[in-house]
Amino acid sequence: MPPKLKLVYFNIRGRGELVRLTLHAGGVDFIDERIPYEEWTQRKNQAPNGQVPYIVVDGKMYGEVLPIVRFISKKCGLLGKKEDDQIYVEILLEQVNKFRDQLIRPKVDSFLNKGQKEFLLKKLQEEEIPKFLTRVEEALKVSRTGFVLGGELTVADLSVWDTIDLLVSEKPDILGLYPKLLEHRAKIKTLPKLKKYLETRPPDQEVPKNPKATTMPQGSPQKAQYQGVGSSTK
Ligand SMILES: N[C@@H](CCC(=O)N[C@@H](CS)C(=O)NCC(=O)O)C(=O)O
Repeated sequence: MPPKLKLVYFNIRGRGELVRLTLHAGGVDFIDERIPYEEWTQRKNQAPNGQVPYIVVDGKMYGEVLPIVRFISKKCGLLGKKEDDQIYVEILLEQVNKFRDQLIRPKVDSFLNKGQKEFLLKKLQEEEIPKFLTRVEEALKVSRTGFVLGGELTVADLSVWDTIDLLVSEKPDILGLYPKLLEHRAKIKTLPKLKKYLETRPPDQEVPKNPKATTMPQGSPQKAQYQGVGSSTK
């Protein structure tokens, strides 16, 4: 890993946090550049795909969270040792990412109307969140190592941890029925390479009151991809 890789993201956890966690867990010395929302309109056209997070390595810029964390994980041994483990790590990364998109969508997709948002939120609370938590709890029971796959820390643990962090930040007692997940949270928090960062990481910058001052952080709504709940999109 070349010295001083740079990560560019907003001053929030959001999608960039998994990259930060992977870099810390991998022991990579990196610059954690956090762009204030207010500066985003001026900075957007410098980003490789007009979005953050992206990394800069040897003067080259790379965007998209999943390829970035795979790249770092491969170099730092966080993809799993055995080939068999690696494919499961990749699968879990994709699945957690999709679940995270589902979690965020009712909050950021301005093309959804109130009824559609309510429908999606109810489905999340009643079906998707319990399904996700149960699956990870089961994986932890099967692995019996405290890590979700195999016997060592992989980026899959970081991805699960980070997304569950988002859930816990909104509902602190959400893991009450999931003892293995509670153990997993505690285990990751105290790993030597992550402990200090997790104890000192800054809180999220608040989104500016005037939404026109900046582009909203969690990605632009994608009307074309909308495949309806109800008929109206407004
Ligand atoms: N598919 C991209 C999505 C990145 C993304 O949605 N970035 C948001 C912040 S979380 C962003 O840059 N928003 C500002 C904009 O789109 O102008 C990834 O996974 O990295």
